[in-house]
Amino acid sequence: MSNDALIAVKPEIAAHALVNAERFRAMTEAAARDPEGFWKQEASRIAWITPPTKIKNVDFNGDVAIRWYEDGVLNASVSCLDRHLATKGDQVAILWEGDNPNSDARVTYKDLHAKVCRLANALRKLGVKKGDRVCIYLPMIVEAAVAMLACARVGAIHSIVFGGFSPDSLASRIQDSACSVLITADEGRRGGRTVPLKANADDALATCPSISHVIVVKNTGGQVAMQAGRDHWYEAITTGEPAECPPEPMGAEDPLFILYTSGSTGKPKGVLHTTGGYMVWASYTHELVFDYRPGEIYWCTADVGWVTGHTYIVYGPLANGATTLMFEGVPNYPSVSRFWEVVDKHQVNIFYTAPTAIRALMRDGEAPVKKANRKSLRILGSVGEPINPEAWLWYYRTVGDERCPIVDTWWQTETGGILISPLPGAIAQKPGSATLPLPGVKPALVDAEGKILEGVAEGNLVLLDSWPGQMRTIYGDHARFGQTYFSTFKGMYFTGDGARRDADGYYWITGRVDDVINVSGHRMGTAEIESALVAHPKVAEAAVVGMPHELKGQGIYCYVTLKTGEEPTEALRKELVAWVRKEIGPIASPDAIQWAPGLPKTRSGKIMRRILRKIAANETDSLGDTSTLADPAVVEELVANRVG
Ligand code: 6R9
Repeated sequence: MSNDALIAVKPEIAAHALVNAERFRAMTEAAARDPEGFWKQEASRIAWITPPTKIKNVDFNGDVAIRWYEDGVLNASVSCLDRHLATKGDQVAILWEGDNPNSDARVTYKDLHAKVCRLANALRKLGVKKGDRVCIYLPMIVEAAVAMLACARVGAIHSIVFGGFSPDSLASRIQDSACSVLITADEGRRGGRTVPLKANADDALATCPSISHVIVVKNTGGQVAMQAGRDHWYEAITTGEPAECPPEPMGAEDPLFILYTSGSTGKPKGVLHTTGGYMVWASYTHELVFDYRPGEIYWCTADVGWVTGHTYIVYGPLANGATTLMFEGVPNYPSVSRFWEVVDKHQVNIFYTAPTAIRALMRDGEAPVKKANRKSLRILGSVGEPINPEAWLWYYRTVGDERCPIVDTWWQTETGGILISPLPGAIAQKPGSATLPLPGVKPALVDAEGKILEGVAEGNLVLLDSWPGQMRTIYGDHARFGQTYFSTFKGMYFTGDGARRDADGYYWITGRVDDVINVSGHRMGTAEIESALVAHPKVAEAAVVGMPHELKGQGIYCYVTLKTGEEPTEALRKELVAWVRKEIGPIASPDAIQWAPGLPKTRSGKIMRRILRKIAANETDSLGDTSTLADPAVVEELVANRVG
């Protein structure tokens, strides 16, 4: 796809868009000229108990301090609920679609407010107070959003753990932030199968002494063990609670949530977001990027266990008074038409999904899409990984009938919300490019030394200045925060991504430049998978790299060195795959395991991952410089016995 393959903004879209090209320019200029004034103005999109007078207080150097709206006081749940009650009380806030196509539910703003208040009151009765950490391990049911907002209501910091994570992964996240309450369900449902959440939680809690109460939603009705004194049925502790609950006044910089994400080293990091700036960012980006209009049905297919679910299923849409569709199921159950059937059933206007889902659905051709009407669709979004031009064009032509602009939204758990994306009424699209930064966002490309590259260039993607939705710290480890994000290039936030910029100033994200791999849009640290592998009694050493994968974007390729005397059998290979699934969760299942009698190392003992990536990608004729290898024979052996 050439850089010039511009798909212009259609005049009929520009004519009605919230932001057209002219307004985009004006906003970008205003944000550059007077950032404080611009962000002060945008703060008024959410509800404040005390509006802020101090807008920005940021230092990317030294200990790194990021503060926005620091003297403002608010409660996030009020922005999402209370302030809509007078005008939108009977409007559907959450439109829930079950895994089973015959089950759905409509929760109005009034209903949602009452549910949140009941749970918030119950949490207070269990002793939960401002600043306490509450872990949420729930499937995609309405109670997941209720739990988030109930935590926000009482000032507790929620930490959601994706339902696909293993007991060990759940336990380490609970331990890291010393959560006192866990909210879970008997079981989840996905694609016609059940997920044993409560049983997993019980396993995890054996090593989590900080948890004093567990709240269990009866979802499937499956049999679960309940521990007297510790475990409470959700229904039992919320029924009878008042449908009103005074919101805890929170400073703008008081934490709203922690969300664990994988990095290139060590254990997952607890990314911490605070209240004021995050809420402004969630509302600002949801409205601008999706050109959201009152009354529209908006559907983001993510899981609330990921940041996309936080910002674009719950906080952004609800802050903007939207109807947000929450889907319990998967794209291919009961059939590969499911997404489009749901679009027609609920007359979805805005649809936001991941490239991995699009690539999977592409394989089944046009027919499953075309049999649905899809006329309600107006905007299509993509998130999670670079979208290849072929998938982009299929999405545009087959799903959107060339009517719907595509917003390819680049952002990260750390950024809180979208930073680079076309605005549908303002910016011409190029398939595969996330295009331009939103007004107020200052990306740059730097070389390995941190020198800023101008014009057409390729390099490391950094942000030169802060935006209100930026993460504030790594929970419990501010030094690691500075080290991870602000030490590679001094005074700049380093994203870990590489990108190039074309002659139109458009950004093309090329993927991670660190040891993080992106599997179906889920971030995995190669170090995490390696430590799971070496925890197996028969494994001596392991190196994990990403490999190109047609559907997942990247697959997980593992080089495993066994302990002396252990036999590399097919049974052991299967055992290791199952082991990693058990240690981390099914999303970390290795796609390939190659037995490696030795790993390519430098003379100082560093594993040369560059070479391992090349072998995994089957690019063995371009291994690059191998002169620093301690033992070149190791590479020949690996090339000869490549898997797949
Ligand atoms: C929101 C989310 C972040 C990483 C990020 C980048 C990749 C996300 C992208 C994209 C290209 C896009 N990524 N969106 N790459 N184009 N539109 O996915 O957060 O799970 O933290 O992942 O995902 O590599 O650095 P998170």
